Amino acid sequence: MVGVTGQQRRAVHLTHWGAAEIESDGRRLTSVRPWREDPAPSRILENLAGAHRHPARVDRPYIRRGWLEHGPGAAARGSDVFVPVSWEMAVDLLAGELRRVYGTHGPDGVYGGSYGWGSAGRFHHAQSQLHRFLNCLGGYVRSVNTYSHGTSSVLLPHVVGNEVVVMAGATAWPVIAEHTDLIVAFGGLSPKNSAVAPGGIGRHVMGSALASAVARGCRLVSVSPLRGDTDTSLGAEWIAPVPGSDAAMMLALCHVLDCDGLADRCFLDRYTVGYPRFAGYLRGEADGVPKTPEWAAALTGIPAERVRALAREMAAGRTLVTVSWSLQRAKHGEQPVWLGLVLAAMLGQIGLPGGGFGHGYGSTGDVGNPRRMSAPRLSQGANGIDSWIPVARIADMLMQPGAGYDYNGQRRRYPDVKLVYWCGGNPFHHHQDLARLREAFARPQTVVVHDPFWTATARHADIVLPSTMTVERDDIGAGSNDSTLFAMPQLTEPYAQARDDYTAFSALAGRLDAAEAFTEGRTAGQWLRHMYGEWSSDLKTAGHEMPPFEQFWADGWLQIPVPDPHQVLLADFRRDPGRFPLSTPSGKIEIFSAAIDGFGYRDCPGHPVWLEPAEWLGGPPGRYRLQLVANQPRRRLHSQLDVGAYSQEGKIGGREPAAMHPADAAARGITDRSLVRVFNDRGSCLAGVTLSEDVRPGVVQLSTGAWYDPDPDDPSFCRHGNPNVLTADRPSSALSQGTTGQLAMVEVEPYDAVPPEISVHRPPQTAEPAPGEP
Ligand code: PGD
Repeated sequence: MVGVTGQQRRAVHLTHWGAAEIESDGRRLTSVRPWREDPAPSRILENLAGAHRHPARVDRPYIRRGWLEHGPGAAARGSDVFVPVSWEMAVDLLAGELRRVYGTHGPDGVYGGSYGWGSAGRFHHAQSQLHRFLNCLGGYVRSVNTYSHGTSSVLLPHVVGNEVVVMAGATAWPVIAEHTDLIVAFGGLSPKNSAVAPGGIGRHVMGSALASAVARGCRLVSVSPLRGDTDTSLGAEWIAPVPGSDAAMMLALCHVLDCDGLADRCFLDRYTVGYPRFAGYLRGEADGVPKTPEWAAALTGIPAERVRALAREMAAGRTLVTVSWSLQRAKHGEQPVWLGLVLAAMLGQIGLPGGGFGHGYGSTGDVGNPRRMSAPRLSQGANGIDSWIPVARIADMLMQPGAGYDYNGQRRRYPDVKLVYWCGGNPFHHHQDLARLREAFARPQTVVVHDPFWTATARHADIVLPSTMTVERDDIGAGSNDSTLFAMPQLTEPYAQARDDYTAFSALAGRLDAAEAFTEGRTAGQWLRHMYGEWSSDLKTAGHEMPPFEQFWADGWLQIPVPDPHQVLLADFRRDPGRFPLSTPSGKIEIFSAAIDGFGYRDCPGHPVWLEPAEWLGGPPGRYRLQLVANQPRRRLHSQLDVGAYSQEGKIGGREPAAMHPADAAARGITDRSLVRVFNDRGSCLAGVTLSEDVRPGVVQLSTGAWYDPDPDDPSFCRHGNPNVLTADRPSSALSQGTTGQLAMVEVEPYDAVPPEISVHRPPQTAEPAPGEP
């Protein structure tokens, strides 16, 4: 599929948001069109060409002036000038610093948790490269769980087994299209989120699967404060509860099933433990409060009659209960996930085609793909230490070394980290309460960042190394649960002095006597062939013949075998729970978990319950009367390629768009497409308002991913519209310590002053090259 004429190049390439047919003149991308085999490509592809040569790329290595002149230390980090240096000098200084920190503090002094999606590509995967490199030096403090589903991935092993069982094992779309009568989707089935998948996505199929289900007569009920969380063309019923109150609505649905004798007692007896205790809670035996639809209505704002009728509709046919990842990115985020599972268990359809429970449909494009066989991978080696933090506790770790905290039944302590190494992630995008994160980033002695772009994280580093983008290097790519493996041939020369992370780490490893361990004597091209060779021989052992590498490279892609294209979640367990027990303590679905109960956490007891969020619309009246929903953006992936054309086209006056209901806007004197200030006690940001009746009254929606552009005098004020200046750095619970970035209380007011200039799409201030440097 690769055609090279002089400098002209043409190939199919993979991104997290889809495959594309790309042409280049060897330097610039001259055409980016969707892969012809993709039935529903994403417009996020339109960001690629413009971002690729944008001045916001990091053009060469830089060292922060204060660090260069005075050595390790944080003074002026985040506001200092950057000094351009040669690769030679950057590698020398960084190798020296790594030698110092490892020598003085050991691997416990180095944080390499470095969360982030990086780019598609199995070899140049930034996290894998960093972890492999640091493992060669003795190891590093790592992070566990994710910002995507960090709360549910701690809960689910207790109550249904490993989260992979639920997500990669989800009932496949074709089965849903054929069998499901009713989908009740808490958090919706978001078309924008299913456009992306970690590692890439070949064919976008959710939309067509849902359209065929609907054409057959399947009904959709979308429970979300935003109508657009389910494709409006599918005719879904929209139920818009107060954000954060889904658990109350679910309890009311359970209450109706219980009261009306609609709960499937045979299923509950055979496949679950703990129902009687939960039913006692539903009926109000313990706290005197029956969880009736009327009780829930006061919390959710949803009429009791609609909830009562919905419970009966759910019991009347084949029903799939789905819960999006966004619902667990909130205080007490375990509860709606656990309750979705319990609701499906009460309906007795778990393990049946098209019925039961799902978590993550519409949260990413690969949930609903049947599980494929493995893909080629790069070994990360072995970490010499076992020190880690739950990923969303990064600021706590940096600010309170040695402090104790609870996590999943353990009492743990934060390590004392001296050097932070980030490669392939953007914490000043993904973390909450950015002003606090900035304080936290002022604690370590040294911060190192590799990134293709001058992200806010790069601007808070001491040493910045410029990485290539995927189109500037050879790789092979497949999404984590996507069945197309793509060749990803290099399409252009690297931008300025950018190098791929492998080359940078190889040079560092060379200075640190770790070259052989890190590279094993292979070039990047040899690694691709090696990884492919190992993988194809494993598949051959399993009875699947893959083409030789050179043929795969010439063809451009191949299909990874999928053992069961019509997989149904937990079908084996349903058939024979004795032979196929779950990996929970009881081997069954745990409606009551003795393990969780034994931890004694007030914010996550032994069975799912209603717990009031820390801040929400239903709370006592206060200064901030609007609920912020800080969800995933439609026009880019997270913060990636925010400088691209499609992302920029959505801005209003250069600021991120914020959607609100016309009534809320009118009450505040706000007009359509005007600039506003969104604020609370933690921070504030500018945004450009769009008015929409598709937003529940009382809610303002501002997506994540506008690059954080702090006012120089007030880092809690973002001039561009990053909602994470507003969100709380507060864990979901002591069980999981997950992020709660989805929801926060805010107020919005017109912004009538002359808007400040946005500076974050330009490089930061730089100095003359260091003496003796070109
Ligand atoms: P990205 O913007 O994808 O965000 O957080 P994440 O940190 O993953 O950052 C990836 C970075 O990697 C980019 O800066 C990109 O330029 C860089 N990169 C790409 N390719 C390469 C490469 O080859 N080498 C190197 N060195 N760098 C590379 C996402 C996180 O945000 C996630 S997953 C979720 S689900 C969370 N969602 C929310 C939310 O819903 N609400 C709020 N408020 N906050 C959230 N934050 C979380």
